[in-house]
Amino acid sequence: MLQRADSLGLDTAFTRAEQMAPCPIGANGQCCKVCFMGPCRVVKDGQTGVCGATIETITARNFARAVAAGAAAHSDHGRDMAFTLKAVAEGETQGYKIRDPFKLKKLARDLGISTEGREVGELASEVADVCIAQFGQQRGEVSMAERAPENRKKIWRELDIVPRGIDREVVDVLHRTHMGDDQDPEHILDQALKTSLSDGWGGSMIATDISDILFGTPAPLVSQANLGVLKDDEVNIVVHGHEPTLSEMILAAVSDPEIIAYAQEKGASGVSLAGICCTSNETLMRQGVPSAGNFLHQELAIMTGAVEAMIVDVQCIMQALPNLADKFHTEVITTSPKVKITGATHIQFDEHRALDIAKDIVRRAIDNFPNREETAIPDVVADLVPGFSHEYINYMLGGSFRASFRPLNDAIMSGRIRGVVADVGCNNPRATQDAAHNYLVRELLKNDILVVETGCGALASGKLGVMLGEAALEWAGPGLREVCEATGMPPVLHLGSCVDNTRILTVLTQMVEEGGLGDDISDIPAAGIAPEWMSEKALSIASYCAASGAYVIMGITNPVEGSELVTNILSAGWEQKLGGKIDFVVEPEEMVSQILEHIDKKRAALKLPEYAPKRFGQSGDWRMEDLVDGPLEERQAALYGAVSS
Ligand code: NFS
Repeated sequence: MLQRADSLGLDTAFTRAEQMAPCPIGANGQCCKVCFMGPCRVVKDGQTGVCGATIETITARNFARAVAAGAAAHSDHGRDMAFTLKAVAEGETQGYKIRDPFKLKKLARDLGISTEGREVGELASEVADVCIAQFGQQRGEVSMAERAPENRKKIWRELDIVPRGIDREVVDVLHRTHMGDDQDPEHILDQALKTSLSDGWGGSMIATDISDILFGTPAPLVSQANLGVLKDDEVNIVVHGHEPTLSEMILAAVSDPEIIAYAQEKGASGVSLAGICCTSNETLMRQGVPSAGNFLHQELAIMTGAVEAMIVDVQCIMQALPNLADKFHTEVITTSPKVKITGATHIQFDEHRALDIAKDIVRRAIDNFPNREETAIPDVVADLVPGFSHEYINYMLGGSFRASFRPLNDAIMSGRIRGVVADVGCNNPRATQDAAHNYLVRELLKNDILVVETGCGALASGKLGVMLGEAALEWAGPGLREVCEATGMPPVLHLGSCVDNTRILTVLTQMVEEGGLGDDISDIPAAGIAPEWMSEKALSIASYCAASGAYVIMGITNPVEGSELVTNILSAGWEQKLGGKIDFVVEPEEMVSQILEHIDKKRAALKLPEYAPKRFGQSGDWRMEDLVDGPLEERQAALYGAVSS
């Protein structure tokens, strides 16, 4: 596709990244723009801004502001979901219903709402009210923080970082980083932690729970990923952005026989829906809508010449789209009251007329089909099995009569699974797309690490073909492979969109509660990586994961590089007080060795047996293959010879 862009003389994020070197002062967090005596670029030893602000204060402030912006974006998505739930409960919407009343009841109980003898609609209405109130709450603690392990809550309370209300913490960061306020870097970063927790254990968690309630809690299904999901003979509609609200209705519209007949009238054989970014993850997880790819595929999809409409809502939408779409017949349609883009068509979405609006948009796309010229859809596509909600993981491991995390904990305790790593986050054109995600996933699997994924990282693995049960046979180490064989699960689990990183928090909490892996999330042999991150949301996620006790590695760049002190606060400083930390590591090889070292350290602290892969792999298909392909040791040596234990 990049060659095609070259031959057509088109720009992409890849070429623009080449032409635009990142500003080194900004990249390292050394540029202070919070007042207009500056901007001050603090680059020399001992230099300060006009007000006297030190490099430590400036980098900490920049970091905290990025966390607040990321938390705001995620949480606002959660707020919109809560308002949709309210509207559905009041019978004001068109086309929506409550698909998971069990999850609604569970959420109600967690929020302290009585469920006894109550109708679904009435309950949903009260749940929505309580969720909406979380945003404006001024005192106390956000309710969902209560879900964390007891020891974790103790740490948060001692540090006074339990969020009071979701909006309140974001405003607090903006206030305290205003000119002339908080100037102690550690104190500023404590508030960054509190704000990030209002995302992870607040806004994002509300988004995940309510999306499941409204659109169904995901369970595995088969789908496909990569640009090859676009169809040469059908009207292609690509949904891009983050919220499932509109995309679910578009899906309903494209399945309508009238709409299909209308497409046929226009010469297409049908209407095909595909996703990009986290809207894709939402519809992929629940409905199996194929994914056209992750963040850096948004321009490439248009360049196929086969997309009639790209419908976007919020977040991660490049401003370059309408200009690029102009070169083809594609219509870019913005739909959120928060997002208008010059050159795009704006059709504002409204839940009250959701299905009608969705049908109008789909008809527009169909009308555009006859304008299609030459197409170039790459013949690249991979099968995948997404849909691993924490509820499903629980069920998958134990079956319906003994659903439990026990088998997962046991597998880690025995050393079959060495540890668990979440590979998440974006693509960034400063690095080869997906290269770091793919490298890390393969190395981790070889080392018997169970990988869980969300966001664009998950879509990278979908395209790679490792989200299939049989991928364990090819890529997993002997112990992990045994577990995958026993359960049928893929060695890389797709847990959803970026707001669904909260599912990972829930899984970790349930692992703690199950017993045998310590008393807190920080005891579990686990880590998180965002090797190709680019968004402020990624910094919020990294911070709430660290605050929850996880070891987090971020690739690409260190946004606080300008200050050694601040870099150390995020790493050793946070580790000391939270048991979790953020390290910025550029080289994927180094990420792997740091993760394995961390996981083995946690195993040793729990007095678990040392990782020894050769103890496993004697079961299941390995034995069958002995008969066919020769002795196990030889095959293991060929496959894992280079793997250190
Ligand atoms: Ni996450 Fe999802 Fe992707 Fe990055 Fe953007 S889509 S919310 S921010 S680029 S992973």
